[in-house]
Amino acid sequence: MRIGIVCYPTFGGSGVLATELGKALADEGHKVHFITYQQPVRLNVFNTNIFYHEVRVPTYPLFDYPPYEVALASTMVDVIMNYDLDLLHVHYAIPHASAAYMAKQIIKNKTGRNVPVITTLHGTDITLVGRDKTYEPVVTFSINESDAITAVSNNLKEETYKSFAITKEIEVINNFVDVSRFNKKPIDAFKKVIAPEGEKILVHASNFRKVKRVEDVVKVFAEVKKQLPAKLLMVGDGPERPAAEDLARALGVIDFISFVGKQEQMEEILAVGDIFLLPSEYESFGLAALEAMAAKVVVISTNAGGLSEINIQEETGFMANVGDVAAMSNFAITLLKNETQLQQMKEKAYEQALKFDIKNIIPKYEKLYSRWCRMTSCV
Ligand code: GMT
Repeated sequence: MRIGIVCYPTFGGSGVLATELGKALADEGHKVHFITYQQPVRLNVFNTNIFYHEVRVPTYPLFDYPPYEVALASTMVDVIMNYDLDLLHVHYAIPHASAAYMAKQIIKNKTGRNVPVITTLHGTDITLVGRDKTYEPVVTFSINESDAITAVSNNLKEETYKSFAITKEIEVINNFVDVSRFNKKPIDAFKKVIAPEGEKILVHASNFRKVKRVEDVVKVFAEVKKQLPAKLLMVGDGPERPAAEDLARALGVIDFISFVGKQEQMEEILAVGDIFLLPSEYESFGLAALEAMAAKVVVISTNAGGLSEINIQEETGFMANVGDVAAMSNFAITLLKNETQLQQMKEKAYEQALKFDIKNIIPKYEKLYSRWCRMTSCV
């Protein structure tokens, strides 16, 4: 099939997932066309089945806000026509689903062809941004106009029905991880630099937005540090990073934390980790936690959103209510002091990640594509 994938090209989970999906589809022999404003960060392979089309948004003195959605829809039309795409799969509703609707109408008008549009809902497009009344009518309309809608967890599906007047069936296709990529042996030299005295290593990775509650990560670490030798790796960057760094200074733990910024080789970082902290206010799924589990890292998270669909309480990790720093700290301390239990939970986390292995999930998307292609006679 010839598939168009539209996503955010950044380090965010929706862009990561969409890129990994495209790469896997290309490996299966499909022609995959990424349509984004920048080369997606995880699009770091050469594959003759992968094409990248940059959306250019020309500026003009009149435009305080250059019309990205119009440029995106026009690029979609161009790519669909010139590369004879069978379908468009857009990730994150805003503004991708409405731009896809526009592109679909233009193609129909020009050629009479009905190009299927599949929209995958990821998280804040539903639970935060999309609900805002500035966007809500367009989001509701464009989700309903999509030919197929998928959500990355049951929780997100329920949240979507609660917040929007959706008239169509939403299919849950969980996020996935390439377990073979994340199940890596730690690089000794790297581990020695981070934890020269054999300290336990805690990891957090996110885009440091408010929803991630990165200050709770620092608070949990400060409690752990009082009880045992430990280091914390803070991966990623974003608006809450300065506050997290200030708090680390105030709590006297800054020298034990490395704020390493945005990193592409997550598998190498996770390979040296013992515990992954994800104290988010909300996660539709928590792809970062799943990647940690695939690297045999125990996840201590909140029980918000869809996290309980991947993390199993006191089996693969631990979950607490949002903001319950004490519970998360206590669990981390107890676990890190008990090597046997730590190793057992690491294995359980890995076993759980296998259920979400890329090999189990890609066929679900292919089945969905085939269904829509048959309906519109594209194959
Ligand atoms: O919705 C967002 O905050 C952005 C999005 C992203 O691009 O990072 O994250 C969401 O999608 C991921 C991939 O499906 C999920 O693993 C994250 O849990 C989800 N984030 C939230 O729900 C906060």
